[in-house]
Amino acid sequence: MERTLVLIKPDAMQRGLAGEIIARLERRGLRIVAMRMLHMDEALARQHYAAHEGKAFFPGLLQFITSSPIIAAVFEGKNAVEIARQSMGATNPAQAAPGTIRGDLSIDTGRNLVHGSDSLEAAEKEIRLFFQEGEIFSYERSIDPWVFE
Ligand code: IDP
Ligand code: MG
Repeated sequence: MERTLVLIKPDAMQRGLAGEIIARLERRGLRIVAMRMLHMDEALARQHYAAHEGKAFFPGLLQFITSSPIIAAVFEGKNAVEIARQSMGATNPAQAAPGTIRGDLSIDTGRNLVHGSDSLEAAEKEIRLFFQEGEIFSYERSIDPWVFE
């Protein structure tokens, strides 16, 4: 079982696509184990996107991701990291396959709606930036959703 960090970026929030994106990941078979709406500050954005520091798009990326509230979520499931990335599609929406979130709903790399961790190591690091371990739910002891006893 893997966990991955998903961010519903400002463009998706402003376009009213949060539900659509969450629904697609849920329907794929990933389960929400943590979720929060927040406004990222520059310090958090710099940590989250540290790997991109120095790149030409970095200042614009920081400015955009901190421009309005987002939803941060942890999704859990078998191969969650790869599954979420595949459902999101390529970074550049022009190369993202139809059927993916980015391929169906966006046209610009800088406005590609959603973030997903790109490896298990990145996922662990990124999840810790947004959530404490105690805020991550476990379905292990949940009651059977289909049977009333
Ligand atoms: P990813 O989100 O698919 O993992 P990364 O390469 O990690 O893609 O880049 C992080 C984010 O930075 C992208 O989702 C996109 O919003 C932005 N970004 C990446 N490359 C460019 C670019 O060339 N121009 C504008 N924004 C970019
Ligand atoms: Mg990335």
